[in-house]
Amino acid sequence: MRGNNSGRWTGLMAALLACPLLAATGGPAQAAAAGTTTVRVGFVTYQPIGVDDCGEGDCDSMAVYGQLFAGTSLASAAREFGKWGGIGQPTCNPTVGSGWTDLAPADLACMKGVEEDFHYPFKDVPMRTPVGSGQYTGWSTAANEIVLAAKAGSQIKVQVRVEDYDVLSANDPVCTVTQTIAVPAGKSSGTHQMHQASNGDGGCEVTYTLTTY
Ligand SMILES: [Ca+2]
Ligand SMILES: [Ca+2]
Repeated sequence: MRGNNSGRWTGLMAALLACPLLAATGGPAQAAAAGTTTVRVGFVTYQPIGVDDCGEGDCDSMAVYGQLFAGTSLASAAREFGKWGGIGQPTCNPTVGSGWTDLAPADLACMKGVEEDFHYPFKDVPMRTPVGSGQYTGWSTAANEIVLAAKAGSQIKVQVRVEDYDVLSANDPVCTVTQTIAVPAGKSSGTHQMHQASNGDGGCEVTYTLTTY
């Protein structure tokens, strides 16, 4: 049985790897292929709630990095702010982080300092797009949307992950929210929210929009 499952996973992984990550990033003007609709996921705001980072200084503030994701059966893409999975530029103070909107070269990959209950617009934070193993596009603001092709009635998965950087202990997941919803038929526009209660280190409210056209 293990051999069968292994074979199926190998086949799935091969299919996923063959699917180019950037197949999804065409702009709104890109025409949908026959039998598909175009879906735009706009990531609007991130609000940290229930923050407890007392071991690293001010209990209600933290230095975070994050990853946004949207995917359908046809394509997927991601955006990242701060430096996902690791420490930022050496000139950064990773414990404090840089400002949410800071654009100085050393600040782009720096953790972003955030305060409990404040609202942080995704359009203002410098982001980059993974385009291959260890490769990324340049940083830019207003990179807070992902445009995908989808089959009408299929599912789209939207996910936001944020982690708090810690010097004295392992980094803490403080926002892991996912929604999978059916792609509406025809033109539509809606605002959606995702919520994570505090897990002891933090929680979040995330707002995004889903538009089909
Ligand atoms: Ca921290
Ligand atoms: Ca920790």
